[in-house]
Amino acid sequence: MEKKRSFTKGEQMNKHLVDNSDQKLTTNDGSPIFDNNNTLKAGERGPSLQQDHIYFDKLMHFDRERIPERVVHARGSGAHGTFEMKEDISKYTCAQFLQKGKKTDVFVRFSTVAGFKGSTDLARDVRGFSVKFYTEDGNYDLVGNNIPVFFIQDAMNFPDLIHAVKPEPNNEIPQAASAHDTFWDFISLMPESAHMAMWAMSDRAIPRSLRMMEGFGIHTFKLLDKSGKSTFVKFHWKPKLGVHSVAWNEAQKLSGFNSDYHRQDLWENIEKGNFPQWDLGIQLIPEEDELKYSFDILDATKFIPEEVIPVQIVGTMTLNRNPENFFAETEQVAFDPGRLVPGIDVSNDPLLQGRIFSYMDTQNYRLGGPNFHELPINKSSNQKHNNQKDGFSRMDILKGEVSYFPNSKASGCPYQAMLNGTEGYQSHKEVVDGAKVRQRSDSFADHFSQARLFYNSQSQPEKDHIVNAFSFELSKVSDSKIRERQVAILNQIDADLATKVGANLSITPSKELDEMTLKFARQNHPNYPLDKVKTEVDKSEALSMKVKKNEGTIQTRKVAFLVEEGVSKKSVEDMKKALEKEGAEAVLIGKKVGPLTFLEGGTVTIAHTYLTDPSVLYDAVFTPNGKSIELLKRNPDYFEFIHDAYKHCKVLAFAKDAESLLQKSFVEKDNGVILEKDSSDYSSVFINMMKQHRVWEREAARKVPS
Ligand code: HDE
Repeated sequence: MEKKRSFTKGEQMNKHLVDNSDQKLTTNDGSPIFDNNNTLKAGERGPSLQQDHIYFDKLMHFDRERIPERVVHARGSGAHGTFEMKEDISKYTCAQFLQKGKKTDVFVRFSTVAGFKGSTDLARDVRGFSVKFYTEDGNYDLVGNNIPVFFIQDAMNFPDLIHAVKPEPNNEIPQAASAHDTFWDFISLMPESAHMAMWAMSDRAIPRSLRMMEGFGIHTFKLLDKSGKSTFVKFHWKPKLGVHSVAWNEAQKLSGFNSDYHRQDLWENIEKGNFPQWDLGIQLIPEEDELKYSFDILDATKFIPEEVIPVQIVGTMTLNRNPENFFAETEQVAFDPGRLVPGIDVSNDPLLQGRIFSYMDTQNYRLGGPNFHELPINKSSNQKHNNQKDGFSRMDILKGEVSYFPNSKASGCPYQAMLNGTEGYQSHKEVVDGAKVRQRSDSFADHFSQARLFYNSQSQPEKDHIVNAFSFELSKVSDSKIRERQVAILNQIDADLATKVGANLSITPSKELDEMTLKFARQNHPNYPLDKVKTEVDKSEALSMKVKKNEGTIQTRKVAFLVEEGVSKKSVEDMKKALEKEGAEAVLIGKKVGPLTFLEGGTVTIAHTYLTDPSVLYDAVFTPNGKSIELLKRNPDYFEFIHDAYKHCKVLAFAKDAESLLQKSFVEKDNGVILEKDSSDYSSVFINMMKQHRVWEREAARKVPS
């Protein structure tokens, strides 16, 4: 029987859209409302009446508008899109949506982990990267993060990890931040978290944009071919715009100036048609190689270096449509790693196994019962057919008298696939044989080798940022024992790292792990520490975010043009044209909104000012020629703007007349300060430097903290 999708997801959802334009105001039951301003009273000045069903209808709904926020990943932003499979991997999987040429609708939700729903986008935190594929065989959810490893190895520790990182229970401080005692207390007692802590303290945890993050399925999953043969797989999302971060000082300022920075960036770029794209990559591990590596592929605190198993790019995802309604879509979307389709199965990773229960359970609670999969955003694009019925807020109307199986009264329908000679979901027929134990495998006992590999693979500025991040976080810890314990862990990873962090905390790193750390580690591995492991590689290029020479793009980057009355139109237009050719955007920033007159005559409307748009909202800065320069000289906001950009290692370009402004600033000439007088084609020099993302050397040379 040929399987056909009756709707694309978009068409299916459109059936639920409500458009209020040209419509009469009604109650929830459709009764027209005569007056929406006044409650029903006994006389103009009299008491309100018990029979005001219109007021009750309105307030009863309002009183129930909030649902529980997600216990983790509460703060999120979503978008619709399409996934297109470009390569043939039918040898490994029979998953329909992974067949070459298939296009599948997706909904993606990005999130931070620790903060509440209204918290800042710019927290130092892991980012969630969840993708719901509406496949012809039902929904497949790839619920991943922007970091390829996790803090813990077994699901049993998850509530403890989250309780430790969330605001402390007595005073609910701090919000969306890991820089506090309970988090580092937990981490310093759990050496298995050392590797992930390195990633969380790296610039990966402060992305420039959701569009510029990698995504990882983290766990090892299984692909299954038609015959049931299994191949282990790791999933990767690689952003076409590259992987980029902001500076920590910038992140802190962004949290104040625009705590919706990532959400707005995603929304605006989709509206502008700058559709973000990611390539889907896979690393395949033949079943027989399961035990071949220095790490256990079932251990979620480990990744597989790309030098050991290359990432094969197999498809591309494009996000091209914003949700119509945040609550109905982004809030109500229910992800679950247990939503699997034929051709994909889970491995025995104990973290993944534990997730299979938790997501379904939490959705039942959060979305008020077992019918959440009937909400438009969660509904599979193939119609579900089964005998499940009733429950709160049931929307499907099941026809007929039969809701059981087997039956004869409905000719056995809905029938099991096998009865019709076709295949439904098949689990991998793995042979399992073992005693029931609560125990951790010793193959999970190496906690520092990959943390070291990660550190060794970072560029110098990235290493410096990791030192700064640990120093910042641990300085905020009040208990000196916790600080010492964590520095002792860092010393197991890299002596230089521990010494530098220790120096900022007045701690001489201990050579040995703290007694308490050892005590907890020995609960899982009685002979801990076990022999040191030799990793397959000492360095992995893919772990660094450094832009390679002659690579990088400035597409969708925002460049601030600092202008005043009398700015040269030609100077503005020439640079704007050069930037737009490369896909970047020029934004004019003035002293006030409204018209501004060019040197050559004519006006332009200024929509952004120093009041609303600080430097942290932009990727680079340009000061054009014109009479405007004299006015800028007397404008302290101008200098604050370029100083901040300079401090955050951004590229600054100055047209000829504007160079005189440099004398009044602390900006010193370096590779990222581009002057018109130095090059006949200074816009190209500006663009090429911007492609490098930041001038990180500036930090070392100028001692500007970023
Ligand atoms: Fe989650 N996680 N998680 N998690 N997780 C949730 O489900 C959980 C883990 C991740 O955009 C919750 O719907 C357990 C790893 C993302 O809606 C909850 C364990 C990874 C999202 C839950 C983990 C993730 C969640 C809370 C340890 C990366 C946001 C609300 C076994 C691979 C999904 C919800 C969205 C959300 C449980 C560990 C990613 C409570 C028990 C590892 C991206 O079910």
